[in-house]
This record gives sequence, structure tokens and C-alpha cells, in this order.
Amino acid sequence: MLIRRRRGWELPESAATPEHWVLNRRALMGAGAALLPGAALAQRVSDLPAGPPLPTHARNERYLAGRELSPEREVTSYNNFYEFGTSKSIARAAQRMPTRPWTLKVEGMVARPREFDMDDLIRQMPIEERVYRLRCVEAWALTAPWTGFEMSHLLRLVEPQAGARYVTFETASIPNVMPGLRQSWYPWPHVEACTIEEAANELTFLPVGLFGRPLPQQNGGPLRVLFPWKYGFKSGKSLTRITFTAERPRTFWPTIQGSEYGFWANVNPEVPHPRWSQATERLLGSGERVPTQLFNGYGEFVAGLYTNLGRERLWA
Ligand SMILES: Nc1nc2c(c(=O)[nH]1)N[C@H]1C(S)=C(S)[C@@H](COP(=O)(O)O)O[C@H]1N2
Ligand SMILES: [Mo]
Repeated sequence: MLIRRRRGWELPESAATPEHWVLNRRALMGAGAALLPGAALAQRVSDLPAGPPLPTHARNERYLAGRELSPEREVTSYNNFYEFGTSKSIARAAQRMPTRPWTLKVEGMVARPREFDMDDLIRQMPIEERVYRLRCVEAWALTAPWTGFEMSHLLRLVEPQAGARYVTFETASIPNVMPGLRQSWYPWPHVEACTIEEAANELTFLPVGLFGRPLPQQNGGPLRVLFPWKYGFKSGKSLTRITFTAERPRTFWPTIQGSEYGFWANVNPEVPHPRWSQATERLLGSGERVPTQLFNGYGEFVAGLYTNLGRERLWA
């Protein structure tokens, strides 16, 4: 049992990109289709359904990734989403999850608790595109354009109470489409959390789109959260509830393996995972190894959040 539940995390390097996609991509390039994004999209080689284009939203140039975008195909086919299984190839299974109607509950210590219909929420929020890097604790990383809205806008709508100190993000539990929920040794539902200050930070983003299309289920559609300066396991997918509390909640990964995964999970190349180094990361697509940066390179935005927390285990 122990081996089983650890398996996904013990394969950080071995679960390579499926070879047939690499081959197919070469064939596509050979046909000259990769020159035009539109042409490439029209000739998608995989039978994984992709959504229609979203309306165009301006890219916010304040957040520069300093890296090329990862290939869309890799980002949408190499995923961690344990509700659908512990392999990286859960995309097809995830796409069986219906994303409409979809309700997001925002509750707990807020002046205005709300139940948002997904499409109403999107209409009320200022939507923009941001290119963010995402660094998995397993040492693979991606760079992608996400369409969505800043968490701070949602905070303004629901008005957290003065005593609210933590924000919990809960993923949908839909047993008939999520085979992973039958793995009862996991503490479902997936909940991860942050402090109210982290939630209000300008980087905390709620994507509803990816590469200019509705956010695919395998990447957390229809709505997820992104903390680009934290290890990826903090960025919960397919959210149905956001709860404000005074106490720090018990969250998913620290419950499973508290010695390896903590509450804060800020990226730090100098603090190794107990079973591997975090000094470098492997880029999805090219497979290139590059140095990992403190706070995943977002220190200018977030380092100030942690100056008075010296006693906390900030890096795991
Ligand atoms: N509900 C849920 N959210 C999740 C996960 C998960 O298993 N379940 N995996 C996390 C991990 S470990 C990572 S690295 C990222 C991966 O996001 P991506 O598949 O969009 O790249 O999602 C995070 N969010
Ligand atoms: Mo991860």
C-alpha cells in the first residue's frame, strides 16, 4: 500500500513524454504546418479533444516568464491529477468530466458568501492572459499562457472578515468519472490552502483558459488556482469550493506524507526533497535541464510575504 501510494512521486524522471507524440510532432513539422499556429491547430495529430478558441484577452506583460512556452501538446497531455489516476497520462480520462454546469462555492469567514455559476463568475471578473512558469516538486516544469483572473478580484467580491487567515481550495469529487477516488488511502477531496496574504498577492491567479482555449479538464478545467512561486501540488484543480477560516486547515499532501510535503511549499533550489535534489528542473517539451530559481523566479513579488516567518518550514 505504501509503495502504491508513493509510486507517482517516485518516478520524477522516468515518466517521459510518450514517444508517439514526439514522432507525430516531427511529422507535422516536416509537413510545414508548424510555421503557422492556425495551421498547426487545424492539423492536431492527437485525438484528444481541444476546446474552441476563447475570445482574445490581452496578455499582461508585467509577468515575464523569461522562457519559451512549452508545447501545448505536452502541457495538456503530461499531467498530475490523482483523482484520475497516478500516471501522467490521465488527459483522456479527465476529459470525461463534465464542466458545465459548474458551481464554485465561496464560503466561511466572508461577509458575502456566494455560489457562483461558472459563466456568471467569468462575466464578472476582469479576464487577462498571463504567462506563468509552473514547477512540479518532482522537478519537471512548464511555461504556459493561462487565461483567467487575479484572486484579489474575487476577494473584493466576497469580502473576507477580519479574522480570516487561511484560504482553502477544494477540488470537485465526482466518483463516476474519477477512478482515483476509489484509492481510499488518499484523504479525498484534494484540498490545499494558503494564507490570506498569499491569496491576496497579485500573482495568485484563477485560470479558466490555457493556450487561448477553455482550460482542459486535465489541467484543472473549468477553474483552478495557480501559485507560480510554489511547488505545483499547491495549485489545486477543478475547484468547487473556496473556504475562509481562522485556523490553518489540514491539507492533502502534508496529510499523505508530512515529512516530504508541507503547508508552504515555496520553491527553493537549495532545499532538496528528501529523495532528490531540487537544484534543477526538466522542461516539458525539450527535456532540457535548467537551474531552479528561488521562489521559482517570482521573489520580487512574494519574498516579502515570508520575512517574519523564520520558524516555519517554508520550503517543503
Ligand atoms: N485536484 C488536484 N490538483 C492538483 C493535483 C492533483 O493530483 N489533484 N496535482 C498537482 C500537481 S502535483 C501539479 S505539479 C499540478 C500539475 O498541473 P498541470 O497538470 O496542469 O501541469 O497540479 C496540481 N494540482
Ligand atoms: Mo507536482
